[in-house]
Amino acid sequence: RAGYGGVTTPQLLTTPIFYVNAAPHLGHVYSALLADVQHRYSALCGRGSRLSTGTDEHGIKVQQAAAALGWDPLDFCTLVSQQFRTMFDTMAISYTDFVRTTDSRHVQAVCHFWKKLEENGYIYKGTYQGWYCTADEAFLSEEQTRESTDAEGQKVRVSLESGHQVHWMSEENYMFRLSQLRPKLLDWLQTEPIHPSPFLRIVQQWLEEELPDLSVSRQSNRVSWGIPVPSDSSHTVYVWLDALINYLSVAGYPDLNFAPWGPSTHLLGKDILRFHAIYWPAFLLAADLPPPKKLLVHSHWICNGIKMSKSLQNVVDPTECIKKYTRDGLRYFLLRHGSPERDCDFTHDTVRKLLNSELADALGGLLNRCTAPTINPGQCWPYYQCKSVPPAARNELQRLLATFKELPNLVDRYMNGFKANKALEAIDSSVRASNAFFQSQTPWKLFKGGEEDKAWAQSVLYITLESLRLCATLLQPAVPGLAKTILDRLAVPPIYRTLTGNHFFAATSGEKCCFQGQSLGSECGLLYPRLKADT
Ligand code: ME8
Repeated sequence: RAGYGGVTTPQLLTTPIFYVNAAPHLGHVYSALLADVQHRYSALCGRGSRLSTGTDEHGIKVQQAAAALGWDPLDFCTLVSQQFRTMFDTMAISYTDFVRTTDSRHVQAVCHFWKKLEENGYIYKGTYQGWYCTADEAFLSEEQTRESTDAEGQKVRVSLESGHQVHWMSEENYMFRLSQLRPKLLDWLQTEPIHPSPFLRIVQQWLEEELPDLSVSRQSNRVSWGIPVPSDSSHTVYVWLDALINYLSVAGYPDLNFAPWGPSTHLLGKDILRFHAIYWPAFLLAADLPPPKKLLVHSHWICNGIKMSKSLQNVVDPTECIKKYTRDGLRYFLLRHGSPERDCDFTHDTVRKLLNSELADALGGLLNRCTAPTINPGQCWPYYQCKSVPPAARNELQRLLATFKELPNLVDRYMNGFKANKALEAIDSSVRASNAFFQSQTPWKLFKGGEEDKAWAQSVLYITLESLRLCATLLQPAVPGLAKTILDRLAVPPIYRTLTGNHFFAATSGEKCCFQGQSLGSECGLLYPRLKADT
């Protein structure tokens, strides 16, 4: 077990747990995918990590969605939770744990945590009066709301941040002494745990003001679908307190002797920043537990300027996208075009253009160049001969080798900085550099020349195959299927598909390269067929 018997605790990386009030959409897939690519990259570098995901199943939204269908809430949750699991399996999300908030281990964790907060004096009974946004399951101050008109022209109040309608609420609740934790939260922010930095600044601004105490229960006659407050079943635990504790229940809480809490990294969308950057560390600190190590925050996919969301009915269906673009096509697009720092519009035209340019033409072209039987009739890794480099090609070769020498470091910096989009951009540039080198050296002509030309043509082919091996190795976290196709075609043995102790371009510096003279794998056809305009 983690942290037990001298075994290093694997890093715990989490996705948000997803509301089951409707089926998964592209935004959810993006959240899970960003976590997946980080998790797969850690494995590629030889670092163990755990990736947990799951479903958030309690609360009024789910209660209402089940009631609207006349379903038993748990049956409804089981059905939709399974849809998320299936979607994540289809998208090759490599989660190691899946939490449901209706799991008994989770319910036990919530009850234990609640008692701890009570014991530590952080819970008291009070009256909550204010605005409540059911769509966001959030309590809002007057300043966080504004007037608006609904579809029928009625005057309503909505949340400033999400635009969802809010209702006035006044009831006796259990309150959490959030106000007392502001100094400790400010200390935690000093460790700069929130990335990218614009989100850290937002939280710093929020904390410039006093924090009001937070209502952490709802009366059971209003919200019955949830976990009863341990000492008072006339109240239900607030769904966000319940949901956030999933990160602890997956780590084995309350049995933390076996799985110590942390260092944990939570990945989340910017709409749920307040819950993760204020409430969650405050809850942990109040329960004598360390706050999260890192929060990785991402922006949204939008449609015509509006956030894609099920309540706005403007969602893109991932299943349709997989049919059109394949799983790896969709993964590549979301990771390459999406950016944690800014919202991105999803249009089929953009997807088609990007995938045609980068997967079909550039990457597929590079594979074809060095493996097509016309250029590589022996279907093998040729020998690299250092002496064969013609003087006119030396500078270009040096530049190319420098690009590829730097590429793993660049990708590492981007991945550690939560910038998978930049990492993919760097790989794409290197693919293009390798294609350009191949084109300018014209090996297909050199093969028809004398011995020296032929030797250089072999070396050009070797360099192209080796650059493709490095790109495919680095692409594994983003597009595991396509990367495998390439590495299989190049017949790269498993130990040479990782980044640990792998000597890329060894032969060009006179070292032994174990692939030289080896046969390629069997033909794989087109790597990524070009998409037509109407797809
Ligand atoms: O908030 N673009 O669940 P959720 C990108 N249950 N990401 C999006 C998106 C979009 N258009 N729409 C949603 C919840 N997401 C809570 C979490 S965690 C203890 C509890 C992302 O199903 C969103 O930002 O509404 C969030 O990260 C995730 O999907 C889950 O959203």
